[in-house]
This record gives sequence, C-alpha cells and structure tokens, in this order.
Amino acid sequence: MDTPQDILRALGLNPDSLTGGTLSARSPIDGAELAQVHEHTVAQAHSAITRARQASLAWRDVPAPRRGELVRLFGEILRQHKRELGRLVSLEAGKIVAEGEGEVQEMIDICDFAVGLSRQLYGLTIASERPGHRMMETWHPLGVVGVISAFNFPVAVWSWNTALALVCGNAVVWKPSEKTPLTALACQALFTQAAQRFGDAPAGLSEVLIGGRDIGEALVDSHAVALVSATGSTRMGRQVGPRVAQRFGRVLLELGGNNAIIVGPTADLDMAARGIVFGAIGTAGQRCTSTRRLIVHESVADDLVQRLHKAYASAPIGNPLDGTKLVGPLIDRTSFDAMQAALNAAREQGGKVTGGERVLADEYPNAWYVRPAIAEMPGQTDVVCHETFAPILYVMRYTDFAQALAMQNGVPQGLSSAIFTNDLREAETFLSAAGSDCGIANVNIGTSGAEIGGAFGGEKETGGGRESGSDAWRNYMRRATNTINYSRHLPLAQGIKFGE
Ligand code: UN1
Repeated sequence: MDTPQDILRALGLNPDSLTGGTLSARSPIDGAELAQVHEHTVAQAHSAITRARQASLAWRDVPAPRRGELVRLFGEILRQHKRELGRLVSLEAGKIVAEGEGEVQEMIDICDFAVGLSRQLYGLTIASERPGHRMMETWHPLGVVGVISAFNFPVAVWSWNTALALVCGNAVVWKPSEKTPLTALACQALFTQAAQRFGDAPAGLSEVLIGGRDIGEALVDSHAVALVSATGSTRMGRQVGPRVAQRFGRVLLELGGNNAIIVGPTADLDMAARGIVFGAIGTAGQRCTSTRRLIVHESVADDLVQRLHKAYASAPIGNPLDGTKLVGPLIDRTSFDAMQAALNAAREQGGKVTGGERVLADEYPNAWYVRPAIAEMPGQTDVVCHETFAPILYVMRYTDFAQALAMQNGVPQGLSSAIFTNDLREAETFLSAAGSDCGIANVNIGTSGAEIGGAFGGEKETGGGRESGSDAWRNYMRRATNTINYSRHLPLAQGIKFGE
C-alpha cells in the first residue's frame, strides 16, 4: 500500500513543506499525524480575498464556454488522480476506499455538468406591455464566492460550488475543515495544474485558506465576498447566516439533516433493508444525508428490524483502506462522546439500544471505531429530533400513513427523506405538497447518495440552500432585468401619462 507521503507526492504536494506548521493533520484511521500544516493569518486571508477579487474582474470578461474549458481540464486531471485523491480522502476523513473514490467521482461528474452548463447560462425573454419594447433577463457573475466546507465530504462539496462558480464567472476562496486540510491542499494543487494547462487563467481564481474560526470570520465579514456557501452544523449556520445578512451578502447554507425512511406495509423489504443499511452505517453515519430515523409500519416492523440486526452483525468494521470493510472510524473522540451521550439519552427516553460500543480499541488506541447502533424508540422523543453525526438509527413504529408522514416532518431539519412502498397512493402522497417537507424526497431509494444532476439541499434548519445540479447555478450569479425600447416613443408602463 502507498504511504501517505507517496499519495501526497502523486497529488503534487511536497511532504517536506507540510511540516513545522501549527495545524496537526491526523488520520482518524489510527490517530497518527499525517502532517503539520501551516495556517494562514487573517492578514493573508484578506490578501487572498483581494487576489480573488482581482481575478474575478478579469474572469468575468472571459466567455463562459471558455471558462468551461478550464473546468473540463480540471475534470480530466481529477480522472487521472481519482485513485490517489480517493485514498487521501480515506486517510484524512476515514471513508472506505469505495466511498473515497465515489466522492472524487462526484467531483468529476460536477465538472462534466458544469462544462455543459457553460453553454447554457440562459436568461428569459419576457413579453413587454409596451409596443416596440422587449424585456429580457441577463445573468452576471457575482465576483468572489467563499466556500466553507465540512470534514465529511472534504472535496466534493467544494467542487460542487467551485465548478459552478467558475463557469459562472466567479473566483473562489475556500476554507476547508480544520480536520481535512490535506485534501484541500491536494485539490488546490490539482486545480493549479489545470490552470497551467489552460494557459491564461488569472492568478487568484481559486484560493485555499487553512485555519480556524478567524479565517472563516474573515470570509463571512468581507464585503468583497459576494456569496458565502457554508456546509456544516445548524449551530454554525445560525452564526454565519445573520452575519452575512447583516452586510447584505448572500448565503447558501447546507446544514444539519435528520433524514427518515418510511417503510410501508407493501414495501420490498429486501430493498428497504439494503437502502437503510447503506444510509445508516455507510460513511459511519457521517453524511448529512445519513439515515437517522426509520419509521416502519407495525405489520412489517419485526421482520425488518430482524433483518437490520442481521445485516449490522455482519457488517465489517475496521481500517477503511482495507477493501473488505464497510464501516470506518468516527472522525474523532468528540464525535464518539456525542454518540455515547445520544445513546444514553435514548435509553433514558425509553429506547432499547443495541450496538454503539467502541470496538478495535486495542488495535487502534487513538482511533474511534464503533459498532453502529439501532435504538428502538417508544416514539419520536427529544434525542430523535437532534442530529448526532454518528451511526445511530432510531426506529419508530406507526399504524397509519398520516401518522408516519407527521413523524417524518416532525423534526426541525429538512434535508433528505425516503419511502419504501409499492402503494402508488402512498408514494405520490409522500411526494406531494402535503407529503415530505424535505429538499430531497425519494421513492424506493434511501436518503443518501444523491446524484449531482439534481439540486442538493434542504428546508427548515437545513438552511434552504441548493447546490450542485438543476438550476443551482443561479445562486452563483446575479440577475439583471433589461427593458429595451426600439420604438420612437417613450410610453410609460401601467399606462401612466406624465406631462403629455
Ligand atoms: C454531505 O454529507 O455533506 O447525497 C453531502 C449524498 C452525497 C452528498 C452528501 N452525494 O449522500
């Protein structure tokens, strides 16, 4: 197996320059230090924002399809480095190899999407009420887009924002999670290669800032940053949202999820079990789309829960770089403690908990592997309404469909949701205005693992933002409404006569 140093070198990073810094990059696989990364000062953050602002002024004049060419080259370089970058994601975030590479595939997919989009930044033409007039919409770049990302998708979330922001004519300044600085530096190194191949990309088009809260605050408070796209906890969003709004900047928030799967009496239980297991224990329950709640009809509950226990018992836990494992470690001890606190609360609130204990502590004393937990709850108690970023599946039973829907919608978060059913009425009701209140609502598919082609994001405490596919690109542009008069008269709208 390649050493971390080999992987860094293959991605264009010099391991020798990643020593002597103040930020210790550690692998959750065994707790070992991977590098000592140099952090940026606030003054350096301001300089980076200024460079990005300058770059955006040049970039906005480059035709969008030509901007797409840069993103195409970046996608090509990502294809060539999928394996190594996927490995680095595994090393730094603890994902199993298949999921690390899957995350890089999301980057490649969004690049492809953005390249096509670079020829489709359409505005409308609108019928004017005045003779000899035409109305239309034009979309212009915003300037600088700030991206704040989380440890659990250390590269894909940045790429969703960056690929779209770039074809839309913006520059990007990125503050990655302090837990995953190396993957960010690797992305930047690969992007630099793309920019070199492209030839005349302005310097400063993509900037990475390594550091903590003060760096995030510099982005949040800078008037030069037109949009702050932030992914993380609802707590973080509550701080970022109002601060950016205070200066009338724009925000795009992707915050906590508390995603449920409803399983109806007609569901294919094999499919449901597979969807639930991937959603609940995949990425060790550390996706914002992870399945956290199962709302199951009483007639199939015993059968389904039994299948889940069986699947959980045989899911291999361990070193995510070893291709046979399905569940890697939690990111750190704080995450483990939060999981234990949630499980204790679940027990106090009448839950029957299986699993959840630490495993492999002898082999990995400085890492935090857990057996995924199932908590059968008497109802949707307080702990069930909170997002705990760990593999805990709360199971609740229901008797009638309206009750299941009310439970699905009865939490503060609104990211992803799913129903397993073969009953057309249930499926369509779930997707209707009176159904799921989430940004993502699926039928016979789990809550996680969305494709990049759709808009990604959620309602309520999830923050309301949409990234990635569909028309999410509009978040990275400003709309101008244009009215053009090609007549020889100056009629006023609303039929107003003014001094004639
Ligand atoms: C996240 O957890 O922040 O739908 C993003 C999914 C992935 C993205 C998750 N495509 O699970």
